[in-house]
Amino acid sequence: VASKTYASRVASFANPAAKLLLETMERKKTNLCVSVDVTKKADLLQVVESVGADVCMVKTHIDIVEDFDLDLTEKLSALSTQHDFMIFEDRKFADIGNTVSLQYSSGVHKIASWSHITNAHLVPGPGIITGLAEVGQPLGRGLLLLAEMSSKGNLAGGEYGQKCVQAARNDTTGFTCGFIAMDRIDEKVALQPGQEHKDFLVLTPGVGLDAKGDGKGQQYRTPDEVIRQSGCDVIIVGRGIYGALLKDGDKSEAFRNVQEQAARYRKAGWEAYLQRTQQN
Ligand code: UP6
Repeated sequence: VASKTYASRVASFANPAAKLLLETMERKKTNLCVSVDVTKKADLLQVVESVGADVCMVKTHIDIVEDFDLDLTEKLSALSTQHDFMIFEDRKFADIGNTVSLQYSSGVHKIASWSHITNAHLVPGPGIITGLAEVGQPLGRGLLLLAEMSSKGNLAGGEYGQKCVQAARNDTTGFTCGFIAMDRIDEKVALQPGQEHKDFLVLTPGVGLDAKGDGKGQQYRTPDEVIRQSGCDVIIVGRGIYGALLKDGDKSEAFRNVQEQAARYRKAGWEAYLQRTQQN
């Protein structure tokens, strides 16, 4: 899979969100997803405005926004159409099927109504996929399983990661369309008897060009390590891009810096992809 172009993989997915992501990456020539972990609605929207042209996807943690209202998600959706990027709510669902159905569809945030892709831990077992699919599948949404994590000492990976790959393969609805993982985990797990090969997306956080960690367990690798050396599909970058906003100082200068960093990570991610697929 790693040697194939994004465009050539569109046909191997049934899931509409996965198809749209691959098409968007190829059309915009970017495999960058910006993680916008800011706590004010206005900042969130302005970061998204600043990076919109450079990304295939914007990742949110909607529950950290202090002044959240549904106007925010309406504006986010409008920006997603205007700048041609997808929205990934990094909700990391982790409960039984019935509960996650409710958390995904309802509550204050109504995640399924605006987020193209979301993710879940497999700790509760495959019922979590069934519960989320019941809500998301009719809306054309997609699910990523957290097969591996970027943080030091995490308990995913190993046999747990392999079980995530098996659960994704066994999801015949096609709602599960990929993984949060640190490498091409889907290719490292042997097919079980009767299983057919399926393509999956691999989205990878823990990406930074200037730091190796954050002192709180996060571990950073470069876009080249993630895309070219590890064969992942999308780089997820947070503080490496919006970090200037966390410092005191002139806000408009900080937003200019956010835009510059997005362009820098976009270039690094795309060059690594071109090299991996031998297009340059
Ligand atoms: N994230 C990780 N590692 C994981 C899964 N998710 O860092 O294994 C998420 C974090 C954060 C973003 O919740 O939103 O990716 C990384 O942000 P950063 O680039 O600022 O470290």
